[in-house]
Amino acid sequence: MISKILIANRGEVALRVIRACHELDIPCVAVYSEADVDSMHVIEADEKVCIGPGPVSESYLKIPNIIGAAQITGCDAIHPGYGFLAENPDFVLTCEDNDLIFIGPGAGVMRRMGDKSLAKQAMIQARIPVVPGSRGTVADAAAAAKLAAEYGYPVMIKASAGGGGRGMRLVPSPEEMGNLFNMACSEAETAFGDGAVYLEKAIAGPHHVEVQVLVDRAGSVLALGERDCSVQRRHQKLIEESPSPLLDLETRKKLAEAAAAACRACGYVNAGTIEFLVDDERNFYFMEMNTRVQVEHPVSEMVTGVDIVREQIRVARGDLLPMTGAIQPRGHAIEMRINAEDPANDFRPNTGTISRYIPPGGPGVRVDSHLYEGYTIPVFYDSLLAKLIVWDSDRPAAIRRALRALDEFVIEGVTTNKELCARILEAPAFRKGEYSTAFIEENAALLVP
Ligand code: MV4
Repeated sequence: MISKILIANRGEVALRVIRACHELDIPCVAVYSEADVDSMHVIEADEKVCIGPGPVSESYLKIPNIIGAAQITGCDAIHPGYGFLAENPDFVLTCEDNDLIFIGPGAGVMRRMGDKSLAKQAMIQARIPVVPGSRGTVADAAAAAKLAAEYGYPVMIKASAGGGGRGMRLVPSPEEMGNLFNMACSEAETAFGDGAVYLEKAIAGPHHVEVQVLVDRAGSVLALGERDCSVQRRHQKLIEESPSPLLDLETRKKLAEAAAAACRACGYVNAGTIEFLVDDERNFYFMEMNTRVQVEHPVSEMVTGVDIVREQIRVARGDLLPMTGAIQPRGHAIEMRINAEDPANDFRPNTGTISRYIPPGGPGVRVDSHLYEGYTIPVFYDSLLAKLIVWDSDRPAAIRRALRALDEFVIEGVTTNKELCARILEAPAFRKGEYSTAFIEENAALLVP
Protein backbone atom coordinates (compact mmCIF):
# COMPACT_ATOMS: atom_id res chain seq x y z
CA MET A 1 0.00 0.00 0.00
CA ILE A 2 0.94 3.62 -0.55
CA SER A 3 -0.92 6.16 1.59
CA LYS A 4 1.04 9.40 1.02
CA ILE A 5 3.65 10.37 -1.57
CA LEU A 6 6.49 12.86 -1.32
CA ILE A 7 7.44 14.38 -4.66
CA ALA A 8 11.21 14.95 -4.77
CA ASN A 9 11.12 17.39 -7.67
CA ARG A 10 9.87 20.76 -8.89
CA GLY A 11 8.47 22.44 -11.99
CA GLU A 12 6.25 20.78 -14.56
CA VAL A 13 7.13 17.21 -13.58
CA ALA A 14 6.24 17.78 -9.92
CA LEU A 15 2.88 19.07 -11.13
CA ARG A 16 2.49 16.03 -13.39
CA VAL A 17 3.02 13.68 -10.41
CA ILE A 18 0.63 15.71 -8.22
CA ARG A 19 -2.09 15.25 -10.85
CA ALA A 20 -1.57 11.47 -10.87
CA CYS A 21 -1.67 11.36 -7.04
CA HIS A 22 -4.92 13.31 -6.94
CA GLU A 23 -6.58 11.03 -9.49
CA LEU A 24 -5.51 8.01 -7.39
CA ASP A 25 -6.81 9.73 -4.23
CA ILE A 26 -3.36 9.57 -2.66
CA PRO A 27 -2.35 12.69 -0.70
CA CYS A 28 0.96 14.22 -1.78
CA VAL A 29 3.65 16.44 -0.31
CA ALA A 30 5.70 19.00 -2.26
CA VAL A 31 9.27 19.83 -1.32
CA TYR A 32 10.62 23.20 -2.38
CA SER A 33 13.67 25.39 -2.14
CA GLU A 34 13.64 28.97 -0.87
CA ALA A 35 13.68 30.05 -4.54
CA ASP A 36 10.50 28.02 -5.25
CA VAL A 37 8.20 29.44 -2.55
CA ASP A 38 5.80 30.75 -5.22
CA SER A 39 6.01 27.72 -7.51
CA MET A 40 2.94 26.00 -8.89
CA HIS A 41 3.83 22.59 -7.43
CA VAL A 42 3.88 24.12 -3.94
CA ILE A 43 0.44 25.63 -4.52
CA GLU A 44 -1.12 22.44 -5.91
CA ALA A 45 0.26 19.81 -3.49
CA ASP A 46 -1.66 18.88 -0.34
CA GLU A 47 1.27 19.73 1.95
CA LYS A 48 4.66 21.36 1.50
CA VAL A 49 8.07 21.28 3.16
CA CYS A 50 10.94 23.70 2.54
CA ILE A 51 14.15 21.72 2.10
CA GLY A 52 16.81 24.43 1.75
CA PRO A 53 18.22 27.31 -0.29
CA GLY A 54 17.91 27.73 -4.07
CA PRO A 55 21.03 25.87 -5.27
CA VAL A 56 20.13 22.24 -6.07
CA SER A 57 23.08 20.88 -4.08
CA GLU A 58 21.51 22.44 -0.96
CA SER A 59 17.91 21.40 -1.65
CA TYR A 60 16.65 19.05 -4.39
CA LEU A 61 19.85 16.95 -4.34
CA LYS A 62 20.19 16.83 -0.56
CA ILE A 63 19.14 13.30 0.37
CA PRO A 64 18.85 13.77 4.17
CA ASN A 65 16.57 16.79 3.72
CA ILE A 66 14.27 14.89 1.38
CA ILE A 67 14.10 11.80 3.60
CA GLY A 68 13.47 14.06 6.61
CA ALA A 69 10.64 15.85 4.79
CA ALA A 70 9.03 12.48 4.00
CA GLN A 71 9.31 11.36 7.63
CA ILE A 72 7.89 14.49 9.25
CA THR A 73 4.88 14.45 6.91
CA GLY A 74 4.22 10.70 7.30
CA CYS A 75 4.85 9.74 3.68
CA ASP A 76 5.46 6.09 2.80
CA ALA A 77 6.64 6.59 -0.79
CA ILE A 78 8.77 8.99 -2.84
CA HIS A 79 8.35 9.86 -6.52
CA PRO A 80 11.62 11.28 -7.92
CA GLY A 81 10.32 12.67 -11.25
CA TYR A 82 13.20 13.01 -13.74
CA GLY A 83 16.64 14.56 -13.17
CA PHE A 84 17.82 15.34 -9.62
CA LEU A 85 17.83 12.04 -7.64
CA ALA A 86 15.82 9.96 -10.13
CA GLU A 87 18.77 7.80 -11.25
CA ASN A 88 20.80 7.78 -8.05
CA PRO A 89 20.97 4.20 -6.67
CA ASP A 90 22.28 5.45 -3.31
CA PHE A 91 19.11 7.48 -2.94
CA VAL A 92 17.04 4.37 -3.67
CA LEU A 93 18.95 2.46 -0.97
CA THR A 94 18.46 5.32 1.51
CA CYS A 95 14.71 5.28 0.82
CA GLU A 96 14.61 1.52 1.47
CA ASP A 97 16.65 1.89 4.69
CA ASN A 98 13.99 4.33 5.89
CA ASP A 99 10.99 2.16 4.91
CA LEU A 100 10.04 4.46 2.06
CA ILE A 101 8.92 2.99 -1.26
CA PHE A 102 10.97 4.46 -4.11
CA ILE A 103 8.62 4.83 -7.09
CA GLY A 104 11.00 3.46 -9.69
CA PRO A 105 13.28 0.46 -10.22
CA GLY A 106 15.44 -1.24 -7.59
CA ALA A 107 18.90 0.11 -6.74
CA GLY A 108 20.68 -2.89 -8.25
CA VAL A 109 19.23 -2.67 -11.75
CA MET A 110 19.51 1.12 -11.66
CA ARG A 111 23.24 0.89 -10.89
CA ARG A 112 23.84 -1.73 -13.54
CA MET A 113 22.02 0.15 -16.30
CA GLY A 114 23.69 3.38 -15.20
CA ASP A 115 27.02 1.85 -16.21
CA LYS A 116 26.72 2.01 -20.00
CA SER A 117 29.44 -0.56 -20.64
CA LEU A 118 27.94 -3.08 -18.17
CA ALA A 119 24.46 -2.41 -19.57
CA LYS A 120 25.72 -3.20 -23.05
CA GLN A 121 27.28 -6.48 -21.85
CA ALA A 122 23.94 -7.45 -20.30
CA MET A 123 22.15 -6.74 -23.60
CA ILE A 124 24.65 -8.83 -25.57
CA GLN A 125 23.91 -11.76 -23.23
CA ALA A 126 20.18 -11.25 -23.85
CA ARG A 127 20.85 -11.35 -27.63
CA ILE A 128 19.67 -7.79 -28.17
CA PRO A 129 21.41 -6.08 -31.11
CA VAL A 130 24.16 -3.66 -30.02
CA VAL A 131 26.65 -1.61 -32.04
CA PRO A 132 29.80 -3.71 -32.72
CA GLY A 133 32.53 -2.65 -30.32
CA SER A 134 34.85 -3.45 -27.44
CA ARG A 135 33.92 -6.08 -24.92
CA GLY A 136 33.93 -3.96 -21.77
CA THR A 137 36.16 -0.95 -21.26
CA VAL A 138 39.38 -0.09 -23.10
CA ALA A 139 42.53 0.67 -21.08
CA ASP A 140 44.49 3.05 -23.32
CA ALA A 141 44.76 4.72 -26.73
CA ALA A 142 46.98 1.95 -28.12
CA ALA A 143 44.43 -0.74 -27.26
CA ALA A 144 41.69 1.48 -28.73
CA ALA A 145 43.63 1.98 -31.98
CA LYS A 146 44.13 -1.78 -32.30
CA LEU A 147 40.40 -2.45 -31.91
CA ALA A 148 39.42 0.44 -34.19
CA ALA A 149 41.58 -1.02 -36.96
CA GLU A 150 39.41 -4.15 -36.70
CA TYR A 151 36.03 -2.35 -36.83
CA GLY A 152 37.12 0.30 -39.33
CA TYR A 153 36.93 4.07 -38.84
CA PRO A 154 35.08 6.21 -37.85
CA VAL A 155 34.67 4.89 -34.30
CA MET A 156 33.02 6.31 -31.21
CA ILE A 157 34.62 6.52 -27.75
CA LYS A 158 32.05 6.55 -24.96
CA ALA A 159 32.25 7.00 -21.20
CA SER A 160 31.07 3.99 -19.16
CA ALA A 161 29.59 6.27 -16.53
CA GLY A 162 28.26 8.57 -19.26
CA GLY A 163 25.07 9.01 -21.20
CA GLY A 164 23.68 12.07 -22.89
CA GLY A 165 26.84 12.54 -24.93
CA ARG A 166 29.28 13.55 -22.19
CA GLY A 167 32.69 11.93 -22.39
CA MET A 168 31.91 10.90 -25.98
CA ARG A 169 34.22 11.44 -28.98
CA LEU A 170 33.90 10.59 -32.68
CA VAL A 171 37.27 9.42 -34.01
CA PRO A 172 37.43 9.84 -37.80
CA SER A 173 40.88 8.33 -38.43
CA PRO A 174 43.83 6.60 -36.67
CA GLU A 175 45.85 9.84 -36.51
CA GLU A 176 43.34 11.38 -34.12
CA MET A 177 42.93 8.41 -31.77
CA GLY A 178 45.62 9.40 -29.25
CA ASN A 179 44.32 12.89 -28.62
CA LEU A 180 40.59 12.11 -28.68
CA PHE A 181 40.99 9.06 -26.43
CA ASN A 182 42.69 11.16 -23.77
CA MET A 183 40.08 13.91 -24.12
CA ALA A 184 37.22 11.44 -23.67
CA CYS A 185 38.88 9.92 -20.56
CA SER A 186 39.58 13.21 -18.86
CA GLU A 187 36.11 14.57 -19.67
CA ALA A 188 34.58 11.40 -18.19
CA GLU A 189 36.81 11.67 -15.12
CA THR A 190 35.81 15.31 -14.58
CA ALA A 191 32.09 14.79 -15.24
CA PHE A 192 31.53 11.46 -13.45
CA GLY A 193 34.66 10.83 -11.34
CA ASP A 194 35.16 7.74 -13.52
CA GLY A 195 37.40 7.89 -16.58
CA ALA A 196 36.55 4.42 -17.96
CA VAL A 197 35.61 4.39 -21.66
CA TYR A 198 34.57 1.82 -24.25
CA LEU A 199 34.67 1.75 -28.03
CA GLU A 200 32.09 1.29 -30.78
CA LYS A 201 31.89 1.52 -34.52
CA ALA A 202 30.23 4.86 -35.39
CA ILE A 203 26.77 4.77 -36.96
CA ALA A 204 26.44 7.51 -39.57
CA GLY A 205 23.48 9.92 -39.33
CA PRO A 206 21.61 7.83 -36.76
CA HIS A 207 18.02 8.23 -35.61
CA HIS A 208 17.24 8.23 -31.90
CA VAL A 209 14.24 6.01 -31.34
CA GLU A 210 13.24 4.89 -27.84
CA VAL A 211 10.64 2.43 -26.56
CA GLN A 212 8.55 3.25 -23.47
CA VAL A 213 7.93 0.28 -21.21
CA LEU A 214 6.09 -0.47 -17.99
CA VAL A 215 6.96 -3.56 -15.96
CA ASP A 216 5.08 -4.86 -12.93
CA ARG A 217 6.43 -6.85 -9.99
CA ALA A 218 5.41 -10.11 -11.66
CA GLY A 219 7.81 -9.20 -14.48
CA SER A 220 5.06 -8.62 -17.05
CA VAL A 221 6.08 -6.04 -19.64
CA LEU A 222 3.83 -3.56 -21.44
CA ALA A 223 5.45 -1.77 -24.39
CA LEU A 224 3.85 1.60 -25.16
CA GLY A 225 5.21 2.18 -28.64
CA GLU A 226 8.25 4.25 -29.60
CA ARG A 227 9.21 7.90 -29.66
CA ASP A 228 11.43 9.47 -32.27
CA CYS A 229 13.67 11.97 -30.46
CA SER A 230 16.08 12.72 -33.29
CA VAL A 231 15.36 16.46 -33.23
CA GLN A 232 18.08 17.41 -30.77
CA ARG A 233 20.64 20.15 -30.29
CA ARG A 234 23.74 19.31 -28.26
CA HIS A 235 21.91 16.31 -26.79
CA GLN A 236 18.98 18.50 -25.72
CA LYS A 237 15.79 17.15 -27.25
CA LEU A 238 13.51 19.78 -28.78
CA ILE A 239 10.70 17.88 -30.49
CA GLU A 240 9.61 14.28 -29.95
CA GLU A 241 6.93 12.29 -31.75
CA SER A 242 5.17 8.97 -31.66
CA PRO A 243 5.02 6.86 -33.74
CA SER A 244 8.43 7.34 -35.41
CA PRO A 245 8.05 8.33 -39.08
CA LEU A 246 11.08 6.14 -39.85
CA LEU A 247 9.63 2.81 -38.73
CA ASP A 248 7.43 0.29 -40.51
CA LEU A 249 5.13 -2.14 -38.68
CA GLU A 250 7.67 -4.94 -38.70
CA THR A 251 10.52 -2.86 -37.25
CA ARG A 252 8.13 -1.40 -34.65
CA LYS A 253 7.25 -4.91 -33.53
CA LYS A 254 10.90 -5.98 -33.38
CA LEU A 255 11.85 -2.90 -31.36
CA ALA A 256 9.07 -3.53 -28.84
CA GLU A 257 10.17 -7.16 -28.52
CA ALA A 258 13.81 -6.16 -28.02
CA ALA A 259 12.77 -3.62 -25.37
CA ALA A 260 10.70 -6.21 -23.50
CA ALA A 261 13.58 -8.71 -23.67
CA ALA A 262 15.93 -6.03 -22.30
CA CYS A 263 13.67 -5.50 -19.29
CA ARG A 264 13.39 -9.22 -18.59
CA ALA A 265 17.14 -9.71 -18.95
CA CYS A 266 17.96 -7.18 -16.23
CA GLY A 267 14.98 -7.79 -13.93
CA TYR A 268 13.60 -4.31 -14.42
CA VAL A 269 10.45 -3.11 -12.62
CA ASN A 270 8.49 0.17 -13.08
CA ALA A 271 8.55 2.65 -16.02
CA GLY A 272 11.63 2.75 -18.21
CA THR A 273 12.87 3.61 -21.67
CA ILE A 274 15.12 1.61 -23.95
CA GLU A 275 17.01 3.90 -26.34
CA PHE A 276 18.02 2.61 -29.75
CA LEU A 277 20.16 4.04 -32.52
CA VAL A 278 18.47 3.29 -35.84
CA ASP A 279 20.20 3.74 -39.19
CA ASP A 280 18.56 4.66 -42.51
CA GLU A 281 18.13 0.96 -43.37
CA ARG A 282 16.21 0.54 -40.10
CA ASN A 283 18.89 -1.58 -38.47
CA PHE A 284 18.59 -0.90 -34.76
CA TYR A 285 21.08 -1.11 -31.91
CA PHE A 286 20.57 -0.87 -28.15
CA MET A 287 22.14 2.37 -26.90
CA GLU A 288 21.16 2.83 -23.25
CA MET A 289 18.32 2.44 -20.79
CA ASN A 290 16.73 5.30 -18.88
CA THR A 291 15.50 4.08 -15.52
CA ARG A 292 13.03 6.93 -14.91
CA VAL A 293 9.98 8.62 -16.35
CA GLN A 294 11.13 10.97 -19.11
CA VAL A 295 10.31 14.51 -20.15
CA GLU A 296 8.77 13.23 -23.39
CA HIS A 297 6.53 10.53 -21.82
CA PRO A 298 3.30 12.42 -22.76
CA VAL A 299 3.56 11.57 -26.47
CA SER A 300 3.36 7.89 -25.55
CA GLU A 301 0.42 8.60 -23.25
CA MET A 302 -1.40 10.38 -26.09
CA VAL A 303 -1.09 7.51 -28.58
CA THR A 304 -1.74 4.67 -26.10
CA GLY A 305 -4.21 6.17 -23.63
CA VAL A 306 -2.08 4.88 -20.73
CA ASP A 307 -1.30 7.25 -17.84
CA ILE A 308 2.37 6.35 -17.33
CA VAL A 309 2.82 8.18 -14.01
CA ARG A 310 -0.34 6.61 -12.57
CA GLU A 311 0.93 3.16 -13.61
CA GLN A 312 4.32 3.90 -12.03
CA ILE A 313 2.61 4.48 -8.70
CA ARG A 314 0.31 1.47 -9.06
CA VAL A 315 3.20 -0.84 -9.97
CA ALA A 316 5.27 0.51 -7.05
CA ARG A 317 2.53 -0.42 -4.59
CA GLY A 318 2.35 -3.92 -6.04
CA ASP A 319 -0.60 -3.70 -8.44
CA LEU A 320 -0.33 -5.74 -11.62
CA LEU A 321 -0.57 -4.09 -15.03
CA PRO A 322 -4.08 -4.25 -16.52
CA MET A 323 -2.60 -5.73 -19.73
CA THR A 324 0.76 -6.88 -21.09
CA GLY A 325 2.39 -7.21 -24.50
CA ALA A 326 2.47 -4.24 -26.84
CA ILE A 327 -0.15 -1.54 -27.39
CA GLN A 328 -0.69 -0.51 -31.01
CA PRO A 329 -0.41 3.26 -31.11
CA ARG A 330 -3.50 5.18 -32.25
CA GLY A 331 -3.06 8.41 -34.23
CA HIS A 332 -0.02 10.64 -33.92
CA ALA A 333 1.40 12.80 -31.11
CA ILE A 334 4.08 15.52 -31.16
CA GLU A 335 5.71 17.25 -28.19
CA MET A 336 7.45 20.61 -28.38
CA ARG A 337 9.68 21.73 -25.52
CA ILE A 338 9.25 25.43 -24.89
CA ASN A 339 12.43 26.65 -23.18
CA ALA A 340 13.47 30.03 -21.76
CA GLU A 341 16.36 30.33 -24.17
CA ASP A 342 17.25 32.61 -27.06
CA PRO A 343 18.07 30.75 -30.29
CA ALA A 344 19.31 34.01 -31.84
CA ASN A 345 21.85 34.36 -29.00
CA ASP A 346 23.51 30.94 -29.04
CA PHE A 347 20.53 29.52 -27.09
CA ARG A 348 21.48 31.49 -23.99
CA PRO A 349 19.08 30.73 -21.12
CA ASN A 350 17.23 33.69 -19.64
CA THR A 351 14.96 34.34 -16.70
CA GLY A 352 12.33 36.93 -15.87
CA THR A 353 8.76 37.41 -14.74
CA ILE A 354 5.94 36.03 -16.87
CA SER A 355 3.97 39.17 -17.78
CA ARG A 356 1.41 37.42 -20.01
CA TYR A 357 0.50 33.74 -20.23
CA ILE A 358 -2.16 32.32 -22.53
CA PRO A 359 -1.85 28.55 -23.04
CA PRO A 360 -3.43 27.03 -26.15
CA GLY A 361 -6.46 24.74 -25.95
CA GLY A 362 -9.02 22.99 -28.10
CA PRO A 363 -9.15 19.42 -29.37
CA GLY A 364 -6.03 17.28 -29.11
CA VAL A 365 -3.98 19.87 -27.22
CA ARG A 366 -2.20 19.28 -23.90
CA VAL A 367 0.07 21.70 -22.04
CA ASP A 368 2.25 20.41 -19.18
CA SER A 369 3.61 23.53 -17.52
CA HIS A 370 4.10 25.13 -14.12
CA LEU A 371 3.85 28.67 -15.52
CA TYR A 372 1.30 31.29 -14.53
CA GLU A 373 1.03 35.03 -15.05
CA GLY A 374 3.21 36.88 -12.54
CA TYR A 375 5.51 33.89 -11.90
CA THR A 376 9.20 34.74 -11.68
CA ILE A 377 11.51 32.07 -13.11
CA PRO A 378 14.28 31.27 -10.59
CA VAL A 379 17.87 31.34 -11.85
CA PHE A 380 18.89 28.01 -10.29
CA TYR A 381 17.06 25.48 -12.47
CA ASP A 382 16.73 24.25 -16.06
CA SER A 383 15.13 26.30 -18.79
CA LEU A 384 12.06 24.12 -19.55
CA LEU A 385 8.96 26.34 -19.34
CA ALA A 386 6.28 24.21 -20.92
CA LYS A 387 5.68 21.09 -22.94
CA LEU A 388 3.12 21.49 -25.66
CA ILE A 389 1.77 18.13 -26.76
CA VAL A 390 -0.71 17.65 -29.59
CA TRP A 391 -2.54 14.61 -30.88
CA ASP A 392 -4.38 14.06 -34.16
CA SER A 393 -5.43 11.14 -36.31
CA ASP A 394 -2.34 11.22 -38.56
CA ARG A 395 1.06 12.91 -38.79
CA PRO A 396 0.21 15.75 -41.23
CA ALA A 397 -2.84 16.65 -39.14
CA ALA A 398 -0.75 16.57 -35.95
CA ILE A 399 1.82 18.91 -37.50
CA ARG A 400 -0.93 21.32 -38.57
CA ARG A 401 -2.43 21.22 -35.09
CA ALA A 402 1.01 21.74 -33.50
CA LEU A 403 1.49 24.91 -35.55
CA ARG A 404 -1.99 26.15 -34.62
CA ALA A 405 -1.37 25.52 -30.91
CA LEU A 406 2.06 27.16 -31.02
CA ASP A 407 0.48 30.19 -32.67
CA GLU A 408 -2.10 30.42 -29.87
CA PHE A 409 0.52 30.06 -27.14
CA VAL A 410 1.43 33.43 -25.60
CA ILE A 411 4.36 33.61 -23.16
CA GLU A 412 5.66 37.11 -22.50
CA GLY A 413 8.33 38.37 -20.11
CA VAL A 414 11.03 35.88 -21.20
CA THR A 415 12.55 34.97 -24.54
CA THR A 416 11.51 31.49 -25.68
CA ASN A 417 12.31 29.08 -28.51
CA LYS A 418 8.67 29.02 -29.71
CA GLU A 419 9.55 30.36 -33.17
CA LEU A 420 12.27 27.74 -33.57
CA CYS A 421 9.74 24.99 -32.84
CA ALA A 422 7.47 26.36 -35.57
CA ARG A 423 10.35 26.52 -38.04
CA ILE A 424 11.25 22.91 -37.33
CA LEU A 425 7.66 21.79 -37.95
CA GLU A 426 7.67 23.70 -41.25
CA ALA A 427 11.07 22.44 -42.46
CA PRO A 428 10.69 20.18 -45.52
CA ALA A 429 12.82 17.38 -44.04
CA PHE A 430 10.68 17.30 -40.89
CA ARG A 431 7.43 17.41 -42.88
CA LYS A 432 8.57 14.48 -44.96
CA GLY A 433 9.58 12.61 -41.79
CA GLU A 434 13.07 12.29 -43.24
CA TYR A 435 15.30 13.55 -40.48
CA SER A 436 18.11 12.14 -38.32
CA THR A 437 20.00 13.41 -35.27
CA ALA A 438 21.89 15.67 -37.72
CA PHE A 439 18.65 17.54 -38.59
CA ILE A 440 19.25 20.76 -36.62
CA GLU A 441 22.86 21.09 -37.81
CA GLU A 442 21.92 20.35 -41.41
CA ASN A 443 19.06 22.87 -41.35
CA ALA A 444 20.68 25.57 -39.17
CA ALA A 445 20.37 28.29 -41.80
CA LEU A 446 16.64 27.58 -42.19
CA LEU A 447 15.94 27.26 -38.48
CA VAL A 448 17.93 30.10 -36.91
CA PRO A 449 17.99 33.03 -39.35
C1 MV4 B 1 26.50 6.91 -31.14
C2 MV4 B 1 26.39 7.60 -32.36
C3 MV4 B 1 26.90 6.99 -33.49
N1 MV4 B 1 27.50 5.78 -33.39
N2 MV4 B 1 27.09 5.69 -31.11
C4 MV4 B 1 24.87 10.41 -28.29
C5 MV4 B 1 24.36 10.32 -26.91
C6 MV4 B 1 24.68 8.97 -26.42
N3 MV4 B 1 23.61 8.44 -25.65
C7 MV4 B 1 24.89 8.17 -27.65
N4 MV4 B 1 25.06 9.08 -28.75
C8 MV4 B 1 25.47 8.64 -29.98
N5 MV4 B 1 26.04 7.41 -29.99
C9 MV4 B 1 27.57 5.15 -32.22
N6 MV4 B 1 28.17 3.96 -32.16
C10 MV4 B 1 25.77 8.85 -32.37
C11 MV4 B 1 25.32 9.39 -31.17
C12 MV4 B 1 24.73 10.70 -31.27
C13 MV4 B 1 23.39 10.93 -30.96
C14 MV4 B 1 22.57 9.92 -30.51
C15 MV4 B 1 21.26 10.15 -30.20
C16 MV4 B 1 20.74 11.43 -30.35
C17 MV4 B 1 21.54 12.45 -30.79
C18 MV4 B 1 22.87 12.22 -31.09
C19 MV4 B 1 23.64 13.27 -31.53
C20 MV4 B 1 24.95 13.03 -31.83
C21 MV4 B 1 25.50 11.76 -31.69
